[in-house]
Amino acid sequence: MTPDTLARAAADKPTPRLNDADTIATEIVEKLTYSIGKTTTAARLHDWLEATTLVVRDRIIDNWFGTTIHTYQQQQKRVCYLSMEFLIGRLLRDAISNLGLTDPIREALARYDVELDLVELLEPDAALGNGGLGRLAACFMESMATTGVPGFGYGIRYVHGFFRQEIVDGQQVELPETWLKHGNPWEFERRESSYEIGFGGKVTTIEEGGRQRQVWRPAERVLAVAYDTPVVGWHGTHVNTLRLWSAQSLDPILLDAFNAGDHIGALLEANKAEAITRVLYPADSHQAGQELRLRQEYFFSSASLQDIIRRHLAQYPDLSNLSDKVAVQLNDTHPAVSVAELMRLLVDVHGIEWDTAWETTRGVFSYTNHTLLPEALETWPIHLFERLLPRQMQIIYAINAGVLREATQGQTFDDETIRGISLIDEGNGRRVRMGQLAFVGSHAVNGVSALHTDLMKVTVFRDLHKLYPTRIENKTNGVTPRRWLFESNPGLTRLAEEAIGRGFKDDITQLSQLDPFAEDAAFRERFAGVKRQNKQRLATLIEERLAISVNPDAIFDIQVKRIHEYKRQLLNILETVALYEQIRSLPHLDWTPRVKIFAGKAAPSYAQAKEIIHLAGDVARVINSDPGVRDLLKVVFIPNYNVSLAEIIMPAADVSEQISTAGLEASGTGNMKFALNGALTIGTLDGANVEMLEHLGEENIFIFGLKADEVAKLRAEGHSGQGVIERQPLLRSAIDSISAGVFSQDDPNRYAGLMGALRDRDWWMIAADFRAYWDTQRQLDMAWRDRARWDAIAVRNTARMGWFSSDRSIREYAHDIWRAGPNA
Ligand code: GPQ
Repeated sequence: MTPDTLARAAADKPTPRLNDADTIATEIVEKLTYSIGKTTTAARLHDWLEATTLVVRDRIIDNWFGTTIHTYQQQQKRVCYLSMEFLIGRLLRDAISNLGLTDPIREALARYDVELDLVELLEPDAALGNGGLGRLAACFMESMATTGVPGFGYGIRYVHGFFRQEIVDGQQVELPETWLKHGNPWEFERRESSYEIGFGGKVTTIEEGGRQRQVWRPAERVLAVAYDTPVVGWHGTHVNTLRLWSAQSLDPILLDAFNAGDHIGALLEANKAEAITRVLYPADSHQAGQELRLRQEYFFSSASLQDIIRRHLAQYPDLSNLSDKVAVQLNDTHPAVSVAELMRLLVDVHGIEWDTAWETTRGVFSYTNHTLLPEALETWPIHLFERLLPRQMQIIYAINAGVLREATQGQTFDDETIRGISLIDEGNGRRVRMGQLAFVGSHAVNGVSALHTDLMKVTVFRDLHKLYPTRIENKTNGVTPRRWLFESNPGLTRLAEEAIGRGFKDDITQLSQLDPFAEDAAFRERFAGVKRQNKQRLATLIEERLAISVNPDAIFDIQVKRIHEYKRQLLNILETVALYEQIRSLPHLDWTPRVKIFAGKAAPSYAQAKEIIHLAGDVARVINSDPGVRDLLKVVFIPNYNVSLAEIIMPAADVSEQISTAGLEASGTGNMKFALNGALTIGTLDGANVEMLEHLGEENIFIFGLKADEVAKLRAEGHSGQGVIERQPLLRSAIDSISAGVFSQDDPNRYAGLMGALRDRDWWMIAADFRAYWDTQRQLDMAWRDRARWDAIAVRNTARMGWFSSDRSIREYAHDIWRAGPNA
């Protein structure tokens, strides 16, 4: 933007629109008529969705330009959040609610006998992410808009997002997801913002005025085209941009080849280019090692950095103040190649000296680590990296030389420490370590919960932490209360408003004013009434989708998340089987009725995770059809867990299962959504559970099991499950039943491997933690029987979870790491 265009844009400022139902009804009908070409009588529900979206979008756009101009005029620092994943879900309800338009739009549509809730249901989920990491990025985008941080999300516009899960014969089947089938009214294609991205080729050294310069001539080039989606925060005044890149070929068709009769060959290049942004890798906490993945990473990193530099140079004379005006957050190591790419752009393209460029680079970047799992730490074979990105590889060697020089000067580190610092892993056939690259290229490195950050310093980044002892800091995750309370739980939101007024809607920590209401019997009853309604809604969904009837007066005990051994869905299933066997052998005891609900997707290549899904379904079938169990225990696996399903599940939980092996869940964010909605957590001292315990108080959370240091110790001692299992009849019997095929009579050996692993090394400490878990579940049973106590705990959970808002996380990032935002 030049000063001229800026002045014009400011003068063009749209007049504020009226937001009454009359005006909105008129506008919706206008959109229906002139944008969609339908009359109100011919319009299908989908047309109403589109028309409503366009009306809402107009109001967002008005503020979008305003935000852009303000950021420019005030010369504010921009925060760029680089992430392979943005797990957004639906946008319409979020936008309507943040703009305060829910009532007038509902009323406007009702005039045409159209129900807003049904319209909203038709919107496809934007599932451009796998799980927690991608959903965190989406919460952060919304919180940046809410807190007034000039934020730009940069990512990939996958044609196919996260796969759709069906369960066929008890097993997960992955089906392609097609969220763009009906177009996407939220996005704007920006053909003018496109950049060339190179791959392969050669690097040559040329002499220029006595100086050597490296010139990279890529063998392949593709075009990155921008698609922008406005992101609106609470109250709708500040609107940020999510810019997603789509890959296109420079030559859509090789006409020569086509004319020579090679019709398929003529399109090959275009197909190859477009393949880069075709699908999201379904890899969660696990490295996806294929070449296409590295292409994706470089593609969106390079496009984003070129865009950031272009924008900067449109406003400032040169790049010397880049790190004052731009902060780039690397969401995990997926965009870590950005460190080398920014150096290339600064040094090779913009002629900046290496040392100056390095200072700028470190000033710009910061990096968030999301896991300690060794199998998830990203590394790339040198030969692949070199072939695909030859210049970036040279730069990485040069960066490494500098870091190793620093490490060997001054302090005396032993060889092992030096090996740990190096960006190159020499041990496994020579690989580039992306974590090390991200770390050394950043001025700040953060973990996502206090425990995780502490562990980072003594595990993955032990050696780099010695070299740069002040670089690692903590930023505990949070979730946006707009989506995860106001929109998904309007009943609870209304109840809170009635009790403590509307202040908490602008400052979620004011939910703490609900605390004394835990002692108020009338309030507790209303709170429980809201929960009962939310459970009824979930029960109806389960009935409709699975033809299983569940009793809303039973405890809804829910574990929803990616299926992963470390998250220990298997521990939950074993406890379920043990409970089943106990109910059968002691039918006259006064059992507390439970519904065990599971949902989640397994990575397609993760055999054990898929077996766990299969087992959950097998166990559910046997238990649910056993008349001896009556209504005391039901087991449900809801297929195709996604954001929209989560919005129904979170408000309906009584018990939230957060039972990962201690030390392995970096933070968790589902744990926060459940507790905010008044569920009681049963969990290990892992991730953010530790901080939840601090905020909730130990009477209000059910903690059990080994602690992280105890897990490490047992593992080091070569723990095996066999001895524990022998000593615990409940566990032994459950394992024996599963092993004997009680739940898989068609294939009695189906779970031999899964059960064998428990007896053997019990790597995830399932056998080791079983007893403590069982006992804690029985404490929950007891608590349920004292409804006053239970409901009081539930109220206190909602009251005390305000700190876990992503607004708080974003303010901390803005203040400590980015030095950006309204108060910078
Ligand atoms: N997480 Cl490394 C993911 O969702 N995907 C990943 O690939 C990695 C981490 C999660 C992590 O498991 C959770 O504990 C965190 O709460 C979440 O990232 C956000 O930080």
